Amino acid sequence: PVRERFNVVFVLGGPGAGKGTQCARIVEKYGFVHLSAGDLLRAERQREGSQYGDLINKHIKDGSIVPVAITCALLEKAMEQSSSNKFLVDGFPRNKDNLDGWEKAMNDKVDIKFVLFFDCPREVCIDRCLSRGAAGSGRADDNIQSLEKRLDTYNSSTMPIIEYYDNKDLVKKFDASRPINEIFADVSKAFDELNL
Ligand code: UP5
Ligand code: MG
Repeated sequence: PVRERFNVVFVLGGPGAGKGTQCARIVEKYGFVHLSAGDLLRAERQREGSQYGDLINKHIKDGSIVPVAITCALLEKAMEQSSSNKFLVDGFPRNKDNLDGWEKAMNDKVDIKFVLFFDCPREVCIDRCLSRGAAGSGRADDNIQSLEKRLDTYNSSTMPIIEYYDNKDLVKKFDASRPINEIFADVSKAFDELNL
């Protein structure tokens, strides 16, 4: 039998905007499966036999973006292996290469329901990631040098992707500088309407 299409919600926003935090709440309340592209890449570089460890490390530290073939394969594998049919794809697609690769591989397999866009000022992004680093996140990119690069990449490469989806009327934008619960109250409205 033909598999049902995967229902996908993309979750975008700058470093530290709160993508992972809001996704955890959505999982709890709406039963989605959370797939953070960054988490999948961080796990892949630890996997024994992975050829991509050095390449992934370099991109993460430089705040640049891993080639889509690697990221998309990790996302697709995670979806295929799940028994769920509704996914939060967090932190992807981040640039044109990601978008093109995803559309080529996944267009026939997925339904994009909408795109959550957590809009957060640069200074707030920096403060949150530096605090997280100081609290012992262990992330190689929670330092000011990497953060400046992550934010530049976000502005130059990811914002155009958000605009691409906005032109398709798929973007739901949230002021992510507010307290977590306030943001989640608005996010909840989008999922209540979705009925999935
Ligand atoms: N926090 C969260 N919400 C808050 C709020 N409303 N008020 C106050 N504090 C709040 O939150 C960050 C911190 O802020 C936490 O301490 C949290 O408690 C607090 P979090 O929810 O983790 O934010 P998030 O947006 O998920 O931040 P993250 O750092 O994960 O975002 P990035 O987009 O930078 O990281 P990601 O893991 O997606 O990517 C990392 C790198 O991987 C990229 O730079 C890139 O090199 C690579 N990558 C690819 O190459 N391709 C991909 O497709 C994906 C990643
Ligand atoms: Mg995250």
